[in-house]
Amino acid sequence: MNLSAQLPNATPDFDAIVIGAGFGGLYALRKLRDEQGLNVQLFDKASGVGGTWYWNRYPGALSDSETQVYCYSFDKELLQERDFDSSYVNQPNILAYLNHVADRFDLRRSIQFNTGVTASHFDEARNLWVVNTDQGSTHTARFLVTALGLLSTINYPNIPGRESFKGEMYHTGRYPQDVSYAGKRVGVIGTGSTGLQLNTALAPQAGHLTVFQRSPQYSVPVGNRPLSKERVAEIKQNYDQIWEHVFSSMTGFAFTESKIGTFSVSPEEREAIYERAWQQGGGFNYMFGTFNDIAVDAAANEEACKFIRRKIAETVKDPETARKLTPTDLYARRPLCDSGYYEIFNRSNVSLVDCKATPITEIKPNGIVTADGTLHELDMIIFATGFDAVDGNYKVMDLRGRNGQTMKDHWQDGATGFMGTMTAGFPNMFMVLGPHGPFSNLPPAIEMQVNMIGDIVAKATRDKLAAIEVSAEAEAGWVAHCDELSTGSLFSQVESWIFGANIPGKKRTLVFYFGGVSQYRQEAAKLITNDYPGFVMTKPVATA
Ligand code: FAD
Ligand code: NA7
Repeated sequence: MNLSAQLPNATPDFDAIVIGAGFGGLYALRKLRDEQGLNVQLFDKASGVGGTWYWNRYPGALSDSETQVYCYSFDKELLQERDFDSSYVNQPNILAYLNHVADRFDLRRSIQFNTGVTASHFDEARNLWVVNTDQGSTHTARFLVTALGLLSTINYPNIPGRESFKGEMYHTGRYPQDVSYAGKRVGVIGTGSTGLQLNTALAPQAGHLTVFQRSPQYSVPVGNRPLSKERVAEIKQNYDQIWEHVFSSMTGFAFTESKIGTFSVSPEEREAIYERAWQQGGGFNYMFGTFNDIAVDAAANEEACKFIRRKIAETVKDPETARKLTPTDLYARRPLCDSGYYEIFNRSNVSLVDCKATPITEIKPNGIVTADGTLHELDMIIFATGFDAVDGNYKVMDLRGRNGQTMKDHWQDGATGFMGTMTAGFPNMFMVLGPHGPFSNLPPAIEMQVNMIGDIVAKATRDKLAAIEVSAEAEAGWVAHCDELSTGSLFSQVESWIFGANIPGKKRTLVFYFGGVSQYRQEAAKLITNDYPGFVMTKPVATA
């Protein structure tokens, strides 16, 4: 379908350009090309599909959303075809799944890999997007879908001397294949979700592992276990109920969210509930499946913390190491889980450096120096230091909307978005997992957003609109609503990537919607039913 016939002064190469071949971009391609019959081109700088799961190939990489809900729900046959045999799915299997999706829907013929989009400018005279790539090509499209990833722009801390290191050096978010660790002295900087997974997997493989920890973490077992064929068959039979549960929930996971308060039960019962969750596994399950007030009530939060602190003390044999590993602050970052993290510190080939007490001051050709003057000699350094989350990739690209305004300028006071999918002044542009979208298990959030994008594009096509965009007022209203929802949350009191606090100089702002998956779904439905209140729609200039 060529939309140029309907659009005077415009002859786009494509109806839509999608950037990114992760969960978001692949589904956007499927929706716009196959369901709406549009002419769509997707670009990704990677050499294959997968997004997060293409880049993050570090040992131990695992989704901590349960297998049955870390996938698409949109196609019943796809759900039945998927092969899985464990309660959580690791990186190679997620990558294989997304490759299967690409083949299954013949998506590759519309994807150009190894192609980074360097600039995207909105041409106001012609109401189309002009997209430049690092391959020297220029393309035009009526719609632009940016599925750039929210944990995708890697973050290197500003440690002097990094370039001088003579050994092997990697970042988990750009991890090569086939790294060998045997007999090597490996140093890992970072103990977030990634660092916990990586360190746990590396401990038995490395000659010596040195863990550089700045903030101690609350973590619970992930509880990854094999699933019998019968259990997999049962899951597949019950998918309608599973998705109904997910889309009616707050967090979008498979577990049942708690409806009771921490202090509504006796101390003994409380302990039993924590213990059950510890045995079941899952970080979100521990935080949201035990009691409904851990993320909002400091006293309730402290009870959940005490239980984890006791577990650390029981697990780690050396009291001084246990002390360093034990957090004392609020439990209000993304809830973590692991496959035996605290246990690795009982191994003789693992040591812990407390970077709160002795920060890293320098990297030298042969290792890492800490503030006490110690040189930790290393053959390999791995940065598990996270991402410039949510808006990182939007700042790397030269992205301009109306009046040539850059996204960097538009977001100079902090990134904003209407339901995570649009931002004012950038017409016909849609984001997947942009600012102010749900904080949840992400595939369901991605699907809701792509469905919404599909609805808006269909409306624009049906009504022959030259441009459709959210108004600044509607966007500000949504952002204010997100702020309101976050005021009671303890998450706002702790420094983490969720508020951009992990990047020096980045303005600390809330970039998530804490209203939950179910509420988000209702907001999206309301938007369509009410015919997009607060949207600005530009009709094409009538031809003579
Ligand atoms: P991504 O998968 O990040 O894909 C974005 C793509 O855009 C990338 O391939 C990138 O190369 C491409 N791109 C970006 N900019 C450009 C450009 N300018 N030109 C060309 N291409 C570009 N979520 C969960 O819900 N549960 C989990 O358990 C979970 N675990 C995670 C573990 C790790 C280690 C990480 C990093 C993330 C995890 N996430 C998890 C979040 C995860 O990112 C999402 O679940 C999901 O994979 C995001 O898909 P996406 O398509 O939106 O973005
Ligand atoms: P995170 O959660 O941002 O973790 C990054 C880690 O790196 C964290 O422990 C940081 O400590 C640490 N860090 C950063 N800079 C330094 C320096 N200079 N010295 C020591 N330690 C440092 O990233 P992840 O990749 O683990 O996880 C991000 C999300 O992706 C996660 O939620 C999953 O969904 C996947 P800090 O805590 O700031 O003290």
